Amino acid sequence: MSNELRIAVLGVGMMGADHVARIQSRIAGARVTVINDYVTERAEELAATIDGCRVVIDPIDAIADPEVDAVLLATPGPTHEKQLLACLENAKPVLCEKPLTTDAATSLEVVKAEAALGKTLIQVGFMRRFDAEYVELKGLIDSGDLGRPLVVHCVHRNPSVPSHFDSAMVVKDSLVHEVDVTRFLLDEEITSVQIIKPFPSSKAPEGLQDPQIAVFSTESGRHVDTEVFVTTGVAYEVRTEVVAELGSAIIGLDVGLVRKSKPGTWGGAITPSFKERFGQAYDVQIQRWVDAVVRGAESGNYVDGPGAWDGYAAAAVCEAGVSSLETGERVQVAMVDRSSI
Ligand code: ISE
Repeated sequence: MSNELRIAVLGVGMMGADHVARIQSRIAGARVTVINDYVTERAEELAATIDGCRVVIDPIDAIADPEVDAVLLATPGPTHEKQLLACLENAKPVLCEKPLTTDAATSLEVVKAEAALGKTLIQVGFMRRFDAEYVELKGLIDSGDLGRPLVVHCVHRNPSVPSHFDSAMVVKDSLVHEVDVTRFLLDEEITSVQIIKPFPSSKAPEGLQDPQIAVFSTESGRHVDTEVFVTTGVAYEVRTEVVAELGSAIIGLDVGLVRKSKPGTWGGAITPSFKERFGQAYDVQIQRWVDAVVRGAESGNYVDGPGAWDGYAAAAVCEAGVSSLETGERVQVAMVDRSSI
């Protein structure tokens, strides 16, 4: 490995391009040496702005490239399985944007392939675990000061989503963050999911079930509910409230600067998208991943954050969610026992 970690970024759409900019400007000890995208011109344009960076047209060649120490996958979900397996074959540490893969069966194959290597190479980009407010809430729960958590209420609102977003994507692309937050905060698996379909917003595209209310039960019988509403037309709003035996705690109230001025109005600003709301979390996530990869050669653990198992668990819960979306019934989550891997 050279002095700086040499990263290949695969997929430079909105998220991947944002990660390239962050690595080049705010992350210490790393640089982008290879870019790949299925739109080659987009990759060429970005690579031209970075010293010592080139485009590799085939994603598997980009992963295997000798000038690449680690890989950041921001490619579409359906391509992840093949690309993750290539990272494992080449022993390249990888930070994979969610989803790990698009279904539980292939996610489990990835978990098993990594386990067979005896090295921890895969980190999944559930960035909320690195957000200061979520870290504080987790610390409060773990301190025991709130008592035992009983119920979690979540709100996940987006002003808009791309035109290809369908009702299942609301579960797999948006609600998936609440799946991970639940597992992170409560330290246990989700055992069942029910999706309730309220009257859809007239502003949602035809056929899109929006909003949706998701209800999770956990192993110990805790209740988690989430309102996911992805076409509010307002701003990006993510709130989590934990109700426990000795009190409750809430994050995501958007209480930055509050201005009072003419003509007698009162208020502040709400972030327009997840790029701003979780910008600091993405920075911390990537810096800690880079540091973990650099340390990894000694320990065999190249990850500091959620791993392949967390990606598999999320895929299994979302699969149950999509099935509940179709039937309206509560659906049990089918997961293998972790000790069997
Ligand atoms: C997007 O892919 C994200 O990951 C955002 O965090 C989420 O809020 C949004 O709904 C997803 O589409």
